[in-house]
Amino acid sequence: MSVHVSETKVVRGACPHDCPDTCAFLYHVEDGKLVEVTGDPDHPMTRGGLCVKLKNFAEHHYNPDRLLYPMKRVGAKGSGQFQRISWDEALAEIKSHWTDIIEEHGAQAIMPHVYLGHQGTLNGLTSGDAFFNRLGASVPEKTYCESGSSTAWIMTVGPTGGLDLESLAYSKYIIVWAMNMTSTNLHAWPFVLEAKKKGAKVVVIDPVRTRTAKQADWHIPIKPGTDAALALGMMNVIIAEDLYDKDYVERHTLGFEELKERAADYPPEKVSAITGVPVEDILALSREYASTQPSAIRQGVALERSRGGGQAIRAITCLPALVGAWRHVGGGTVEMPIWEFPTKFDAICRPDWIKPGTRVVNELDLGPALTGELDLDPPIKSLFVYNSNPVSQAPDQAKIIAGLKREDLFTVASELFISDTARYADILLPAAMQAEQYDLMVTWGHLYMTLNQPAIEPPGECLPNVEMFRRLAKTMGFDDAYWDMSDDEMLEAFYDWDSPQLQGITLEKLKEKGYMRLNVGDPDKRAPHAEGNFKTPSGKCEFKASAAEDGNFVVPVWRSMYEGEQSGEPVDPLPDYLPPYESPESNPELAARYPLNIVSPKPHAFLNTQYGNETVQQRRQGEQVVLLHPDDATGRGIEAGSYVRVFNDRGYFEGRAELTDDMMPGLVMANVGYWPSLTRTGTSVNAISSGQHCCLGQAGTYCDNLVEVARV
Ligand SMILES: Nc1nc2c(c(=O)[nH]1)N[C@H]1C(S)=C(S)[C@@H](COP(=O)(O)OP(=O)(O)OC[C@H]3O[C@@H](n4cnc5c(=O)[nH]c(N)nc54)[C@H](O)[C@@H]3O)O[C@H]1N2
Ligand SMILES: Nc1nc2c(c(=O)[nH]1)N[C@H]1C(S)=C(S)[C@@H](COP(=O)(O)OP(=O)(O)OC[C@H]3O[C@@H](n4cnc5c(=O)[nH]c(N)nc54)[C@H](O)[C@@H]3O)O[C@H]1N2
Ligand SMILES: [Mo]
Repeated sequence: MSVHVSETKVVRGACPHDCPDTCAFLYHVEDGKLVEVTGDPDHPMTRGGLCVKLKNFAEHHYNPDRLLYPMKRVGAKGSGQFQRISWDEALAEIKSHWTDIIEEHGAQAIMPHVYLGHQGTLNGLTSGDAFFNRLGASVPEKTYCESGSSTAWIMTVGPTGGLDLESLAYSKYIIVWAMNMTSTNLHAWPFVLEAKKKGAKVVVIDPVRTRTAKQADWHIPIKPGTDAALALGMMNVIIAEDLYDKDYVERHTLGFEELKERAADYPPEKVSAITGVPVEDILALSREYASTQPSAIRQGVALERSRGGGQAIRAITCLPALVGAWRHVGGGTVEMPIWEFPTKFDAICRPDWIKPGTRVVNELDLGPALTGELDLDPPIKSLFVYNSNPVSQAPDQAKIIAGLKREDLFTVASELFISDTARYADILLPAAMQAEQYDLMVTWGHLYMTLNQPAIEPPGECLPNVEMFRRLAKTMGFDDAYWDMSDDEMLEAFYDWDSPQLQGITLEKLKEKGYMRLNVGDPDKRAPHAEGNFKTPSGKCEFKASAAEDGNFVVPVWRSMYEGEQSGEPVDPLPDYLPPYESPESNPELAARYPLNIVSPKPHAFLNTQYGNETVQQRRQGEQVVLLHPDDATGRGIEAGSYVRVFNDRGYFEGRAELTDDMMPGLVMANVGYWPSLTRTGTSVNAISSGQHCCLGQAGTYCDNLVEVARV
């Protein structure tokens, strides 16, 4: 008689997602099967707990809908009819189409489309850059997220990590500005609670009384897209009442006199009219923020999602220097600490392979680019989509779908599932999931490097992106040494392991420990700008930005491929308030037809569109809800629970109405992330979003849209 003894092991991993938390995982494997994924209890951020999205991560790997083999389209575009082919056949098809396209139109007729479906060094946002640069494809400008915020941050304080979220535990006054932390940065929230327990006041500035706002001491509702006015109003009060830190301002800032003049244009009464925040609240916020030290501001990316968002982030990033908050542990502000990681983007992305004059196409312009509205020469004849799902996540949904239906467009999608975008592909390539691949994760929410080691074999013929690009390179006949590097050789080449931040950290040690903190000082002692030392050209916090002299520029996250592309409106070197493109005040003509402002923030139980197809998370998230103030329901015949259509000239989607005074009158909220193909109408919230860009960094303006709502 033989007794089966199951073989179990625990492998160290890291969450792959586009999220500031980048949790450290433990993969539990039994007989080659992933049975459970838990959070590493020792990791200072993860602390053993995972979010609702990751609760069934092991099962997610075995979801029966996973794409397991390369496929070729057999039905009409978008019909979802595919037939299995081999990798060799798929690669040969791609080569044959691309060879023809390059011959007839040039390689720029090929456009990669990528975002942060995966956040790793090997398989993430930059995993295909070297390949497409070598191919001579159009360079995609990747500004879905953070580019407005990062551009503003770098103009003001330079590429610094700023305040460590772990240091929030030492703050006495915390402003969470445009972030729904308990959904989107859950693992940093305990540090806020720790500070609160010690007496800190927590303020949330958000148009919506979110789950985070409900846990704060003070929620300040604000009209979307008006934060710059509020920040300038705070400066006005702080300067007028002599509450600023003269010594710090004198020694560590640039352009105070000009800023003072600008702030003088924003007295509380005017700011109140713009923002909807009462004068007495503006006064109280300014006084408390300046005089309660250390004060901290946790900035949310949502700040960038309207026309003036970049300037709002500039203004907010100036505040801690004005009040001297940077002097203290737990004082200052944080955009994202990604800038502390010594990544060698040139080694990863190979910008030296971009042929001079190669055009740049912004990914958020995908719809107009595909439909021909953008008038590109050569037109886009082939699209290669990976790590992204533009049908759901990019603005102008109807145009993207119209473009993807073009018979003369050759679309390839590398995916885990047949997403709403992948449905339109001619060739599908199956991608490996995190427990099946190797990668090194940096993060935009803490200061640890985390290694993800493979725990199980990929199912079917799934491949990590990094391996897919190696095969594509060989197929296209590229013989550069780059394509012969192993995963470890790449990681050795892609970071500056000799930098001060990585002293004592090696891949070997990471393999054993899973994660290691950068050498940037401990959270209970770190005050990175106590003595100035900003990473700007002047070394100071630049109220007046010297970088603005060069005109507009874009700093995409995971800065890759190219720099200094000039586009958009000229940049004011001083922060200022720019009214939204679409609001009742800024565009009364449009508001006559579409009177309501809509914001479309992140879903609690999905990660952008990921898990939108998982039953557990669907149950947790619920169906698409449209939040409205009761006053806006009256007169429209809308009752709680009735289905409503949200629409404007660009399109429509539907959801169930929820009436609540968590909303300001005139405001609509609907979460992004639902799979259009799984909704009542086959559309989702980006059906109504405009393709306009933010004033900085070409970011999207998902929260700068007017709509009307009607009962279905
Ligand atoms: N659960 C979950 N977590 C996520 C994600 C997810 O999809 N799901 N996505 C990840 C990604 S990619 C990102 S970028 C982050 C983003 O995370 P956050 O920065 O939290 O961004 P959002 O959820 O888009 O919006 C946050 C809040 O900003 C408010 N808001 C909208 N417009 C304005 C405005 O003009 N001014 C102010 N003051 N507030 C405004 C919204 O009402 C919302 O409550 O989350 C990450 N974490
Ligand atoms: N209205 C509105 N629109 C928004 C936003 C908003 O707040 N409101 N937020 C914006 C923001 S902040 C962001 S970051 C973007 C996010 O936009 P996306 O990055 O497009 O969002 P995801 O849903 O994460 O899509 C990633 C896709 O990559 C796939 N994927 C995951 N891992 C891998 C892998 O290893 N290999 C391959 N080949 N594929 C993989 C997933 O299955 C998924 O379909 O959306 C933006 N769009
Ligand atoms: Mo994002």
